[in-house]
Amino acid sequence: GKKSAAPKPDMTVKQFKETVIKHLRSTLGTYEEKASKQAWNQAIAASVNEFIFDGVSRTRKTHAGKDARAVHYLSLEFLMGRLMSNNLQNLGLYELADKAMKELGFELADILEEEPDMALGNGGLGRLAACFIDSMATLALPAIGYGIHYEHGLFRQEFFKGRQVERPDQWREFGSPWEICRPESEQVVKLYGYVETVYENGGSHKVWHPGRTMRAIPWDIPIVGYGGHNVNVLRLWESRADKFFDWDVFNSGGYVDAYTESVQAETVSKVLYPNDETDAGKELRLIQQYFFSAASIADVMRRFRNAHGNDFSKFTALNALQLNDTHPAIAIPELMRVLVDEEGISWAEAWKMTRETFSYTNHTLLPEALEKWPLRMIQHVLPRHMEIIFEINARFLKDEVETKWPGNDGIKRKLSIIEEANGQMVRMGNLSVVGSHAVNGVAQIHSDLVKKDLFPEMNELWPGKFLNVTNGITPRRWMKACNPRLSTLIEKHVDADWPRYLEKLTALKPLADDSKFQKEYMAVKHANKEDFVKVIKELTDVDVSADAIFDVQIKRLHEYKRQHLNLLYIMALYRRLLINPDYDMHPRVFIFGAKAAPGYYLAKEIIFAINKVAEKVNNDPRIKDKIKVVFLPNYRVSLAEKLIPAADVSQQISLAGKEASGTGNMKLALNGAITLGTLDGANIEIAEEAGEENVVIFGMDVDEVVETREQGYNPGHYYQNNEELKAVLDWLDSDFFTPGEPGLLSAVKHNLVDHDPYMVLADYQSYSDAQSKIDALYRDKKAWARAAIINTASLAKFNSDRSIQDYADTIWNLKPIKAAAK
Ligand code: 26V
Repeated sequence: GKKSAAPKPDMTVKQFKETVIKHLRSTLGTYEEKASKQAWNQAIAASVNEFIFDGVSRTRKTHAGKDARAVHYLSLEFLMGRLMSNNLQNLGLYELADKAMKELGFELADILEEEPDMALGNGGLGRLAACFIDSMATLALPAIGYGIHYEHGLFRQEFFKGRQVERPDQWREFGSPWEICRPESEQVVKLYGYVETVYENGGSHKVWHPGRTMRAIPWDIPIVGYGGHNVNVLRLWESRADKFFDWDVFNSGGYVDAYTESVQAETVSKVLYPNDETDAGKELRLIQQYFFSAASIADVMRRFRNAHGNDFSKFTALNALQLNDTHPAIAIPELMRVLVDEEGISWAEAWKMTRETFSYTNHTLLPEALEKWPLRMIQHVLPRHMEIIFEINARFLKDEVETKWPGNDGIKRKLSIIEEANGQMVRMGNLSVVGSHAVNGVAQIHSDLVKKDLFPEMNELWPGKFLNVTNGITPRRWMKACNPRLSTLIEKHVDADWPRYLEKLTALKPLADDSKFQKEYMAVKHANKEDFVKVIKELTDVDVSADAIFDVQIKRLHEYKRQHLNLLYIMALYRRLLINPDYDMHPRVFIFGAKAAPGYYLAKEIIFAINKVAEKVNNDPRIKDKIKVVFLPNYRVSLAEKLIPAADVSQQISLAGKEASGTGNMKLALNGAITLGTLDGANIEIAEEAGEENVVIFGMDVDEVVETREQGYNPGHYYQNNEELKAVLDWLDSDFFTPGEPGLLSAVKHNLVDHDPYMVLADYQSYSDAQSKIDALYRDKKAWARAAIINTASLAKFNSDRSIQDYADTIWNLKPIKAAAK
């Protein structure tokens, strides 16, 4: 049966056209002859919203009537990208809209380009949150995402003479049709001030007198589940000045001074911090974390009190709170504060409730990314929370650590939430583990390392608390919507509900050896590449051929991800061609997409080096277009959606043990790119699912990395003993790629030869050999097609619906509630 999970909405093309035109006139205030593409885009969005708002209401009513247990997903980042195409797909309206717009004289795809990306995230962690809320809605789980309504998302990247320049992101410049402001649900958030101990009736309690208050205004973004039954919401908080705060200043002639206060309050939700992996310890960032955590907890409490008054016996049965990394960890002492100080619940009871409610996902082992806040800063900004953290810590050390390891101060020092070295610091990871009933990593190897290396004693203390939930991606966005050609081909052979049940793609496995299907599959890839050739031309002015291998590395720029390993190999290939113009290789296009944190010096030097090498290679007639290198500016979700369907090779080349999971690896493999990767993160599980013969693995594994480091890693050894490696590194010191300016690329060389913290040189030869395997495999057309098809057919495990089902079963104990039909 070719049953479809998406209901066909009871609307005709003609009716859809009429609705769009109605909105063009009455919502946008324009008309057909005059309307810009942007106005058409907004009119379509308004039409789609007629379905969506109905879904929001149906879902809410269903939950309200049921006293439903719900999960609250707390994340500082939701990297949503564009919403229109996904909403149309999930509502089953895409084809209808496509036809309607054709009849009106437009290509829907063109109009979709008018929508700015919602770039409210940095990279993997933020995009994961976006895939997860799609899956929560699709699985009909009562769930709400909480985050910040940043005025400016991640910076727009431009290149100036090969160097990254950051420009402000303006996603809401003209308003977003997808958000609904809910002023009636505003919350007040307190900051600063002091704590008073009030003694009465023989006991005492604490009163926090804040030095400042501000308002948190919620904006709701509807999240449409696939099939359109349930529509959940993503609630993003915007900061505003407290209405009455400086009334006195205002009235006494301080009209302008009063605005200074409001500017400060409104700064809180102004801009997304663009660093991933390094923690700068800035007060504004701490305030962002507290601001949205406190507003979200207050929202949960309001909803609970509306249903149950001050009877908290059902609180843990009805609420799960998930921490997306430690960024919202301050929500733990915040819930304690509300339960103890505001609700008058005993510490012991409140702590039990808190621990049963929270769970924490770890996304990185990199020491520089593990959040620590100066104790003085927390004391200043959140005096009551600092007291609560001290109390949590004292009880933890006395009741749990001392009981398990009596008299062992070394272990106490290690497990303490307070770090006593170099000025006291609050360890948010320790706080999160202590305050949660479950802690998970994001791929099997990563979860093993969280237990073994990051929190070994915590794991001994609470066996069973540490779990694995391997990441996933939504196949709706990352196949059905972004790769219509492959989706159409797939649908000729498998049930139409494959975007919901991705394991149905296993039906493609027998076709992997069918030469007709191989040709069709590779024709789809070629057509996608032809489309992307135009994108490359538009963005970089470089001409590339769709017959070349499209070799893709797309991810944040970081040393541990080793974009410079890729660069060294490109230089080596180039050198081989200069030495021997007949060097035998299939033409290749190396495609990069990456933003560097604005303050990350070496990452920016690597971008510069790639751009300079690209300039030289792309314009050298001697190599006859065998190699092209393009660094696409402003890599983002909407660009990924165009590139991933066109990729042949997926570079996943992090040093083993450093990439927690990766999710781009899943998107690329699902779309038929062959993984060239290390045994790191989810690469290992991709190799297990697709079969080791259908991926190309290279480099040291985690054990070998540890061994190499223990023996005293010496990068100079590899530099001295590998002729090709030495030659390309020395090249970076010359002025070959920067004519007249020798030394401009030296920082990259010297970092590698003298330090090489991520062992690029140790893995170089193995990587180069693996690249040769890729070349040979590609030239065996049938073998390549077979491997690509098997990848597409084998990736069901990486459906984010599976990840979310795992969370629901093992951590949240959450059951679906399907919203009632109209
Ligand atoms: C850390 C910081 C530090 C303070 C400043 C702002 C900021 C923003 C983000 C981060 C966390 C970065 C951690 C992260 O993104 N990890 C990635 O998570 C993905 C989803 O689980 C996973 O696939 C990637 O392997 C992992 O690097």
